[in-house]
Amino acid sequence: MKKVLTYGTFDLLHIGHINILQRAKDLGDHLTVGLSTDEFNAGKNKKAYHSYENRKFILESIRFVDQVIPETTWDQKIKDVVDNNIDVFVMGDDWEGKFDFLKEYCEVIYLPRTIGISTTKIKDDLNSKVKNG
Ligand code: C2G
Repeated sequence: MKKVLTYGTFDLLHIGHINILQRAKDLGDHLTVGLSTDEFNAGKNKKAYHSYENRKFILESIRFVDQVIPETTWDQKIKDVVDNNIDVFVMGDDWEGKFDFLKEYCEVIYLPRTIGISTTKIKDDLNSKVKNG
Protein backbone atom coordinates (compact mmCIF):
# COMPACT_ATOMS: atom_id res chain seq x y z
CA MET A 1 0.00 0.00 0.00
CA LYS A 2 1.45 3.34 -1.11
CA LYS A 3 1.03 5.89 1.69
CA VAL A 4 0.84 9.66 1.15
CA LEU A 5 1.20 12.42 3.77
CA THR A 6 0.38 16.11 3.71
CA TYR A 7 -0.10 18.88 6.30
CA GLY A 8 -2.19 21.97 6.73
CA THR A 9 -4.71 24.02 8.66
CA PHE A 10 -7.62 23.38 6.26
CA ASP A 11 -9.76 26.14 7.76
CA LEU A 12 -12.93 27.31 5.95
CA LEU A 13 -12.52 24.37 3.59
CA HIS A 14 -12.46 25.40 -0.08
CA ILE A 15 -11.75 24.00 -3.56
CA GLY A 16 -8.02 24.62 -3.20
CA HIS A 17 -7.93 22.27 -0.23
CA ILE A 18 -10.05 19.65 -1.98
CA ASN A 19 -7.91 19.83 -5.13
CA ILE A 20 -4.69 19.14 -3.27
CA LEU A 21 -6.26 16.38 -1.16
CA GLN A 22 -7.57 14.69 -4.30
CA ARG A 23 -4.23 14.99 -6.12
CA ALA A 24 -2.36 13.79 -3.04
CA LYS A 25 -4.62 10.75 -2.73
CA ASP A 26 -4.19 10.02 -6.46
CA LEU A 27 -0.44 9.61 -5.83
CA GLY A 28 -1.03 6.52 -3.68
CA ASP A 29 -3.58 4.34 -1.92
CA HIS A 30 -3.80 5.96 1.51
CA LEU A 31 -3.69 9.63 2.52
CA THR A 32 -2.78 10.86 5.99
CA VAL A 33 -3.27 14.54 6.81
CA GLY A 34 -1.23 16.23 9.54
CA LEU A 35 -3.76 18.79 10.75
CA SER A 36 -2.42 21.91 12.48
CA THR A 37 -3.69 22.17 16.05
CA ASP A 38 -5.03 25.50 17.30
CA GLU A 39 -1.88 25.92 19.40
CA PHE A 40 0.40 25.19 16.40
CA ASN A 41 -1.60 27.67 14.33
CA ALA A 42 -0.91 30.35 16.93
CA GLY A 43 2.77 29.75 16.11
CA LYS A 44 1.94 30.28 12.39
CA ASN A 45 0.15 33.52 13.40
CA LYS A 46 -3.01 31.87 12.15
CA LYS A 47 -6.29 31.73 14.07
CA ALA A 48 -8.55 29.19 12.45
CA TYR A 49 -12.29 29.95 12.39
CA HIS A 50 -13.11 26.28 13.07
CA SER A 51 -11.68 24.45 16.08
CA TYR A 52 -9.19 21.61 15.61
CA GLU A 53 -11.89 19.07 16.53
CA ASN A 54 -14.27 20.45 13.89
CA ARG A 55 -11.55 20.79 11.22
CA LYS A 56 -10.54 17.18 11.97
CA PHE A 57 -14.10 15.84 11.59
CA ILE A 58 -14.60 17.85 8.40
CA LEU A 59 -11.38 16.40 6.91
CA GLU A 60 -12.30 12.86 8.01
CA SER A 61 -15.58 13.30 6.10
CA ILE A 62 -13.73 13.79 2.79
CA ARG A 63 -13.48 10.61 0.70
CA PHE A 64 -9.84 11.35 -0.30
CA VAL A 65 -8.71 11.43 3.35
CA ASP A 66 -7.99 8.17 5.19
CA GLN A 67 -6.43 9.39 8.44
CA VAL A 68 -5.95 12.68 10.29
CA ILE A 69 -3.13 13.16 12.81
CA PRO A 70 -2.35 16.32 14.83
CA GLU A 71 0.40 18.66 13.69
CA THR A 72 1.82 20.20 16.86
CA THR A 73 5.39 21.16 15.88
CA TRP A 74 7.45 22.05 12.78
CA ASP A 75 9.84 19.21 13.47
CA GLN A 76 7.53 16.19 13.68
CA LYS A 77 7.54 15.43 9.95
CA ILE A 78 10.49 12.98 9.85
CA LYS A 79 9.00 10.99 12.74
CA ASP A 80 5.56 11.06 11.09
CA VAL A 81 7.03 9.82 7.79
CA VAL A 82 8.95 7.00 9.51
CA ASP A 83 6.28 5.98 12.02
CA ASN A 84 3.53 5.93 9.37
CA ASN A 85 5.65 4.24 6.64
CA ILE A 86 5.01 7.16 4.29
CA ASP A 87 6.13 6.79 0.65
CA VAL A 88 5.17 10.24 -0.67
CA PHE A 89 5.07 13.64 1.04
CA VAL A 90 2.95 16.27 -0.73
CA MET A 91 2.55 20.02 -0.22
CA GLY A 92 1.33 22.94 -2.29
CA ASP A 93 4.12 24.72 -4.18
CA ASP A 94 3.91 27.75 -1.93
CA TRP A 95 6.11 25.49 0.20
CA GLU A 96 8.45 24.59 -2.69
CA GLY A 97 11.82 23.44 -1.33
CA LYS A 98 10.92 23.93 2.35
CA PHE A 99 10.61 20.20 3.07
CA ASP A 100 13.37 18.79 0.83
CA PHE A 101 15.06 17.38 3.96
CA LEU A 102 12.38 14.67 3.81
CA LYS A 103 13.84 13.36 0.52
CA GLU A 104 16.06 11.05 2.60
CA TYR A 105 12.93 9.32 3.86
CA CYS A 106 10.33 9.52 1.11
CA GLU A 107 9.43 11.08 -2.23
CA VAL A 108 8.72 14.84 -1.88
CA ILE A 109 6.24 16.42 -4.30
CA TYR A 110 5.10 20.05 -4.44
CA LEU A 111 1.85 20.49 -6.36
CA PRO A 112 0.66 23.74 -7.99
CA ARG A 113 -1.71 25.69 -5.76
CA THR A 114 -5.26 26.36 -6.96
CA ILE A 115 -5.24 29.94 -8.22
CA GLY A 116 -7.69 32.54 -6.94
CA ILE A 117 -8.83 30.98 -3.68
CA SER A 118 -7.52 30.98 -0.10
CA THR A 119 -8.95 31.10 3.38
CA THR A 120 -7.59 34.65 3.71
CA LYS A 121 -9.35 35.70 0.48
CA ILE A 122 -12.63 34.26 1.74
CA LYS A 123 -12.31 36.23 4.99
CA ASP A 124 -11.32 39.45 3.17
CA ASP A 125 -14.15 39.12 0.63
CA LEU A 126 -16.71 38.55 3.37
CA ASN A 127 -15.38 41.48 5.41
CA SER A 128 -15.55 43.84 2.42
CA LYS A 129 -19.13 42.71 1.69
CA VAL A 130 -20.09 43.55 5.26
CA LYS A 131 -18.39 46.96 5.02
CA ASN A 132 -19.70 47.81 1.51
CA GLY A 133 -23.08 46.17 1.93
N1 C2G B 1 -3.56 25.03 -1.04
C1 C2G B 1 -3.65 24.94 -2.43
N2 C2G B 1 -4.31 25.90 -3.11
C2 C2G B 1 -4.88 26.95 -2.46
C3 C2G B 1 -4.80 27.04 -1.06
C4 C2G B 1 -4.13 26.05 -0.36
O1 C2G B 1 -3.13 23.99 -3.04
N3 C2G B 1 -5.52 27.91 -3.20
C5 C2G B 1 -2.81 23.98 -0.34
C6 C2G B 1 -1.59 24.52 0.39
O2 C2G B 1 -0.49 24.68 -0.52
C7 C2G B 1 -1.32 23.42 1.42
C8 C2G B 1 -2.75 22.91 1.73
O3 C2G B 1 -3.61 23.41 0.68
O4 C2G B 1 -0.56 22.38 0.84
C9 C2G B 1 -3.27 23.41 3.06
O5 C2G B 1 -3.20 24.82 3.06
P1 C2G B 1 -3.29 25.58 4.49
O6 C2G B 1 -4.42 25.03 5.25
O7 C2G B 1 -3.18 27.04 4.22
O8 C2G B 1 -1.96 25.05 5.21
P2 C2G B 1 -0.65 25.88 5.59
O9 C2G B 1 -1.01 27.04 6.45
O10 C2G B 1 0.09 26.11 4.33
O11 C2G B 1 0.10 24.87 6.57
O12 C2G B 1 3.60 22.09 8.09
C10 C2G B 1 2.95 22.64 6.95
C11 C2G B 1 1.85 23.59 7.37
O13 C2G B 1 0.98 23.01 8.32
C12 C2G B 1 1.05 24.00 6.13
